[in-house]
Amino acid sequence: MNKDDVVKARVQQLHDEINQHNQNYYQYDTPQIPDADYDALMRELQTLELAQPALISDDSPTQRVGSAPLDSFNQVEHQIPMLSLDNAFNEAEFEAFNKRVQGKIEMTDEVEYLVEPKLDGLAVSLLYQGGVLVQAATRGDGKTGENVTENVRTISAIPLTLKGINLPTALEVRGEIFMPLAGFEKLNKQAIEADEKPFANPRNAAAGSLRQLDSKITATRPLAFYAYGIGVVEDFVLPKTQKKLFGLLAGWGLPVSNQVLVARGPAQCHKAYDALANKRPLLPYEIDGVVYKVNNFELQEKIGFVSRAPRWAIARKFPAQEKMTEVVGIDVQVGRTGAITPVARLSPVFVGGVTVTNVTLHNEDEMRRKDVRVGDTVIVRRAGDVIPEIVSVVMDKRCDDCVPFLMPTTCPVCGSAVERAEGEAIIRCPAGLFCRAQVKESIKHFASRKAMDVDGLGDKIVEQLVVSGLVKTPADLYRLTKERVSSLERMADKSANNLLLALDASKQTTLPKFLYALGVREVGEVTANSLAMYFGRLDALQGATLENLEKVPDVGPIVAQHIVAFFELQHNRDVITELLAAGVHWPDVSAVSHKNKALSDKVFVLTGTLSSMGRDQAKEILQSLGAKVTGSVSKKTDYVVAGEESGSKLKKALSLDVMVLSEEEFLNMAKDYQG
Ligand code: 5U1
Repeated sequence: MNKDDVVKARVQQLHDEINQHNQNYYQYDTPQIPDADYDALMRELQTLELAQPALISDDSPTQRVGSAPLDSFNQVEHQIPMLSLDNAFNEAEFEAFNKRVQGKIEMTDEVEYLVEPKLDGLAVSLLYQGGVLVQAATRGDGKTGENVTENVRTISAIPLTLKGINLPTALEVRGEIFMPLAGFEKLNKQAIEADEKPFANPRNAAAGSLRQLDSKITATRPLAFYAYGIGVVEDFVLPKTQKKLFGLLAGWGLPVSNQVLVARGPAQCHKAYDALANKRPLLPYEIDGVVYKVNNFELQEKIGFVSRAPRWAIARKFPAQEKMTEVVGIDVQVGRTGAITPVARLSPVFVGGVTVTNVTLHNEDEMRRKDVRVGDTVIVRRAGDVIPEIVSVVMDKRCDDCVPFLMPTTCPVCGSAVERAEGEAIIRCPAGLFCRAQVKESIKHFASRKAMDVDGLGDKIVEQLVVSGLVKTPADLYRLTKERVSSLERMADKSANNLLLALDASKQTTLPKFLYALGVREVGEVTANSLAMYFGRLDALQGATLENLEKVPDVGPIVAQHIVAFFELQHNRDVITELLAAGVHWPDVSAVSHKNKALSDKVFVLTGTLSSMGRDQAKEILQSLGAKVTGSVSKKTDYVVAGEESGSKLKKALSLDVMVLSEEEFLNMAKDYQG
C-alpha cells in the first residue's frame, strides 16, 4: 500500500469505529470508551480530512455539523401516509380494541402483540437509498411533511449509512426523534443563563430543535432517535413479525428501544403496561404511554386501517400526573377582550412532562369553589397536552393565616371599574383599547400565526412597542419605521429589517385571516372562515344585520351581537380603514361564495376512506364551497359522503333518511359547483 492508501484505509477505519461508538451510545446505552477517547477519534479524522479534503465523504461522522441556513423547508409528500394512533385510556378500552382485532381476523385465541414504549417526541421518516440516508421528513399532516434532511444529518444517533450487505434498494424507516431528559435539562439551564426562554418540555425542545432553518443550531442540540417501523421498502423480503423487524432495524445500525416485549392476550398486555408505567420514572427519556401492535404482519394486513390510524395498533396513554406544590401568589391577568382572570403562581413543579409555574383559576366562581388561597398546598394535574389545573387544596396543610383572595374591583392595568355581566362568570375591564393590557393582547393576536402571521413580532417586542406608545392600534404596526424599531431594546439592525419585511409581507392576507385578526369576541378561525365564505366581502359583513348574521353557519345570536357591536364602534371602523390604506389586501372571495350559495347552508358528514383524497382535503373542498362539515350524523345533516369501509355513521344516515353520496357523486357535485 502506498501512503495515500494507508490514509484512506485509516479514514474508513475511523468512520467504522466512530459509527460503532455512536451505536453503542445511542442504541445500547453502553458506551465502550470515555468521551475524551471518542473526541480523540473525531479529532484524528478531522485532521486527516483537513490534510486531504478529497477524503471527506457525505457520510463522514465529521459532516454532522450542519450546513447553510435554509429560507424555508420544502414539502415532502409521504408515498405511504404516516398514520397516527388511536388511544385507549384504560384496560376496558384496550380489551374492546382486542375484541375488534379478534373479530377482524376471526380468531378466538389470544392475539400476540408487540408492546413498545410510546416516546414523547416527534415522528419522522428517514429514506435510505442503497443504504445511504438521502431524505428525512417530519410527519406533518401524515400526507405531507417538511424536508428536514440537513437537520437530521446532524443527529449522531441516526446512521448516515446502514450496516450490512443485503440492504433494500430503498428503505423508509419511521420512528421518533426525542430529547433525552439529561440533555433537555442542560439545554434549558443554558437558556436560562443566557436570559432566553426555556423550553416547556422535552417534546417541544425536540420539535424546536429539529425545525430549525439553521442546521448548525440543530447540530448543537442533544437529540436522539428510536426506529419503530417502516414505510416504503424495495427489493427486500421482510420478516414475518414486528418483533423480528426490530431485530433487523437494529442489525442495520438503527437505534431501537430496548423496552419492547411480546405479550399474548389482554392479561399479559396489561401486565406489560403496568411494568412500563413503573419503569417510567427511571427511564432517561419521557414516555407518555405504551403502544400495542399486532405482532404478525399478515394479520396486520388483514385487519387494515381507517383513514387516520391502523386498526391493528393502539396507544394506551398513562393517566394524568398529579403533584403537590405551594401557591406563592395569586395575580390577575387582563386578556384581549378585557376578561380578568385570576392566575395562581406556584412553586415550580414538574408534572406530566412540563415544569408548571402558573395555573389559571379561570374566574371568581371557580376560585371560590376550589377556595384556593396564597400559602395553600395544592394538587396540580396535567394530562397529555391539556393545560395544567389545580385539582384541589390540601386542607390538612392550610395555614392559619391564609385569607380568601378577593377579586379586584378595578382593572389592575388601567384602573377602570370592572363589570360583571348578568349570567356571566367572568369580570371584565370595560375600557377596551384604552386599556394597555388589552392593546397588548390585541396586537399579539393580530400578529399571531393564524391571523396576520407577522414573523418575528414576539411578546417582548409587542410589550415594548405598546409601553413606549409606538403602537396603540394594529394599524400603527404598519407605520413603524426602521429608526423606531431599531430604538427598541435588544433590536439589532438585521432584526429590525426582518420585522419590517415581515410586516410588509403580512399585508398580503386572506379575508378569513383578516377577520380573525380583528379579534371580534367569539369569532375564532372557523367562524371567521364561515363569515368570509358567506359574505364574500368585508363591506357586506360590516353592514350585516343581526338577522343576516344568524344565517351564517356557526353564528348564533350572541356571536351576531358581538359582530354588530364591533363594527358599530367608530374606533374599530377607523382602524380597518387605516389598515386598508396601509396596503392590507386579500384576494376577492365574493365570486366563490355567491356562485356556490347552493352549498352554503348545507351540512356534510364525511365517513369511511376516500380513495382519491384524505378526509381533510375533502373537508377543505366542501368548506371552500361554503358547506359546513361536522363529525356526527343527525337530522340536521344534509349529506353523508361515504367512502370505503363506512361504518356506524353510514348506518345512522340510512336510518335517518339522510342523503348518502358515493365518493364519485361527491366529486361530481364538487366539480359542478367549482365550475
Ligand atoms: N413506539 C411507537 N410509537 N409509535 C407511534 N410505535 C409507533 N407506531 C406508530 C406511531 C404513530 O404508528 C404505527 C403503528 C403506524
